[in-house]
Amino acid sequence: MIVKERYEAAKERYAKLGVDTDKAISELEKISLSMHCWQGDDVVGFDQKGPLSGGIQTTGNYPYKATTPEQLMQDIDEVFSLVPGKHKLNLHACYAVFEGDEWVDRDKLEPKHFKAWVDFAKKHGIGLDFNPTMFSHPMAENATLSSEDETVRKFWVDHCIACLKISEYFATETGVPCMMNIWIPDGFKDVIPDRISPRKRLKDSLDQILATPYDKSKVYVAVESKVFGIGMESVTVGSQEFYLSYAAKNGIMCLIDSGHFHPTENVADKLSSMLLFNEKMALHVTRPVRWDSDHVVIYNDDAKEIAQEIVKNGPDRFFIGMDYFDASINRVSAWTNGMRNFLKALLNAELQPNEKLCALQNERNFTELMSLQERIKMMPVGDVWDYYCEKMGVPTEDEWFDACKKYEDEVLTKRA
Ligand code: RNT
Ligand code: ZN
Repeated sequence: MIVKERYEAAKERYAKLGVDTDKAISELEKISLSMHCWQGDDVVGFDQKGPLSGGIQTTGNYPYKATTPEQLMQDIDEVFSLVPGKHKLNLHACYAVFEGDEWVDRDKLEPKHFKAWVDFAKKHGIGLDFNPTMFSHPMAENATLSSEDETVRKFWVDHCIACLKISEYFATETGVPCMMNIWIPDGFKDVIPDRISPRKRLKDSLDQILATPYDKSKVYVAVESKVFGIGMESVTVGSQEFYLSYAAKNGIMCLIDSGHFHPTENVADKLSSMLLFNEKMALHVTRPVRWDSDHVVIYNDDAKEIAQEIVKNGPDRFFIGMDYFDASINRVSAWTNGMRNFLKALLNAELQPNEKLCALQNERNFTELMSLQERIKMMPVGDVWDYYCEKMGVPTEDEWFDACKKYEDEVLTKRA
């Protein structure tokens, strides 16, 4: 059966549930994800040659990793051709593109060091998001914004201020607001006697950064919390309570990374609480496997539940960033899978008969609610998805991997 016929049959079945599939796909088309540039090169970047540090790790050594800005952009082009919809690109400061022999340290970065990315964004007609890079750097060996060494702390405060200016430049040039997310790896491997002083210094650093004037209609600042990192098992300075409170008090966002909680916590459940007190929210969608492992996002219940909260509460209230990095498989496929899978989760959310489900909840008719919820799981969401892909001019589920494989054969294998 051709895609269109499968879609028409699915449309009829969804209509019986009171769901309009045409509306679902037109809503999905409006949602943009912010694709992280760092899946393409295992979070290395272009401004330094050292290993990845900061309590995060990529494992695996699949060949053909992008090692130049040109290669990374080429791979991103490929991913964009395999993912339906118009998205954003999320950059880290370590992806600065220097001309010739020029190099500046992170506290001295300027908008011009990201012009190549702005040109790239303009070519695609997309917006950019940004992140200060406070890891994989000699100044980040012990701590960054919470450091007891004032020289170190100032270096990173200056880096974040530089990043604010670059974020503003991104927004001005692309015409799309830029989300700037601050994440630091600072923490302690073992039990420490003084937990408050590092947090006090982090608070002071953030105050200094936010005291810099920036256009709040163009740049949305977020702070990303975490429960632990490798080598930082006992204390994370930027904990959930710290950033939730800091963000609330200072009118910025607390970014929720789905890998940054205890494994049995339901991350989706946090969103409705936070949305009552915040107009906008920022997310990092990733997949923790036993720990913050940043596996590629798959179409699982965690992803579906997060997607449902986004759709029910209004996708325009969210900055939806991706944050996974797998070096053990073809990176273009990893990127594409994660993006497509989260879009599937969003489509699935758009296809829920929410009014009916909520009415059953209000009536406390949990008997019928369970049966309906389970019935919905057997609906032909894949037929709607393939139709959406075809409509958006990208390969369907049966086709995309072949395109990705072709890219590996024709482009990636030619890389030294
Ligand atoms: C680390 C955070 C952070 C990073 C990126 C590279 O645990 O999730 O967001 O993954 O900044
Ligand atoms: Zn993250």
